[in-house]
Amino acid sequence: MLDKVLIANRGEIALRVLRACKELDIKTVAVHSVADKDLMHVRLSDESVCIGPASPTDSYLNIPSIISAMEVTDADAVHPGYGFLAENADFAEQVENSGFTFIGPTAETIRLMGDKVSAIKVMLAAGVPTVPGSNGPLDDNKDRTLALAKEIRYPVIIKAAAGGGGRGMRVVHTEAALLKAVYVTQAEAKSFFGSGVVYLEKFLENPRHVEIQVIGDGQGNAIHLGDRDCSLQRRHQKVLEEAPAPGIPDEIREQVAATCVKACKNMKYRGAGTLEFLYQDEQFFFIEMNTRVQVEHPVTEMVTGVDIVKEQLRIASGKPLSISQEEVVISGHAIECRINAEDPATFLPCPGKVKMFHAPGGPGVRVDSHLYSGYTVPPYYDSLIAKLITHGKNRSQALVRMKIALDELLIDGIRSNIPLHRELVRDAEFQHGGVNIHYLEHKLARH
Ligand code: MV4
Repeated sequence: MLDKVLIANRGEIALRVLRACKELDIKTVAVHSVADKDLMHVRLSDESVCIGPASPTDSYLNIPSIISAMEVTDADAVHPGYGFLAENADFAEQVENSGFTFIGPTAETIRLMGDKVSAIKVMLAAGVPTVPGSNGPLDDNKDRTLALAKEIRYPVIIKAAAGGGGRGMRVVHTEAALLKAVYVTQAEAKSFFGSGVVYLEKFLENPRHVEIQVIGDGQGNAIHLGDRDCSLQRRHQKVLEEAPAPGIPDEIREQVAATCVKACKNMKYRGAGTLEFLYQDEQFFFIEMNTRVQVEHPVTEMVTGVDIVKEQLRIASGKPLSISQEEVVISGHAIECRINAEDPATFLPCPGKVKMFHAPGGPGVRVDSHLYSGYTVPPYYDSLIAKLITHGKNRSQALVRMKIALDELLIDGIRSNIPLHRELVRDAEFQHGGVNIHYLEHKLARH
């Protein structure tokens, strides 16, 4: 097993990784910015190193600083969490070239999946269903582009191969607008990402966002841990997630999950990963793969009993997966509310001092948060301050527990989106289950 892990992240995920390391008897190094010296995981880690000023570019994104901290503390491995350097192939490569272990896939896999066009090709080869489209870069053959769009029918969407997560996309409704949109998206992609490669897909108008959690041992074995529905989002920021995705016929979810496992086995995938799909008219369409642990991983942990972060650490130690596919059983339902330090009306970040923090409890309640009474939320980073997760024997029990837990949760001193969550769990259409990716924004617009 790894002896010492450096946690290259902050906030709730740094604490989550620290807890998993402690369970496995792995020593921990916290790295933090000047603004983050009072973070909970910094207090609880075996060692800590200040790696730079508050600005993320100078600290959590500063590769030489992080590798130096690994050298100074004699760490074996680095856990990148999510965000920051988690999907930076150059970081993974430099970590490994310096003789350390990157807790995640190889740099080559991160690069392959980071290029959305090559990711689609890998998935097609494994039989994963993808969105009808170019299945490759658009070239400068205008007639071919026009013919392809005509064949798959409008609306279509042009996406940057180096984009993802909602950046570098353009929807096109008519043939007259196609070529200009391709040109503009190429130019934008070139300036945002350094690559002007774009591809084309059928634009799905009312899909749900459903994703499948996978883990691979890097030797060709892989399993899936079922699906999650992440359709409740605002401006590409997820707000509430649940597992399993409600109302999907079991044959359909099992069949697509099996193709995901096939893809992971084919590429000898190492570590935790997520295949993102759009789900519409009882069909799954792959869009992208994330090669990191995700914010919403706890809902999967609650319904499978698998500790995904401990699996990541075991795999990085060269151990096989601790469970087989047959041993993975989805039991009950879990919901996660992302609690952000933001103004309930404007959604603008609201950093500041937490006068009082009280976490809810009881059966089936989990809180992943670095907050404590007296902690000051700094203004420099993401506004996620807590994840409230409930589990129940079915969706309605998970929902009832979430209502109760939201009423117990107390964060005094700063504004948060707790009121939004209290309203959401009482929303009739959400309660029914299976709302699409536009539901939350439409609901907010009606207010
Ligand atoms: C799409 C789509 C409709 N059709 N692709 C947005 C983020 C990026 N991951 C992909 N996205 C989309 N791709 C096709 N072919 C609609 C979206 C989309 C979306 C997807 C998931 C969750 C929320 C979304 C909000 C707006 C658009």
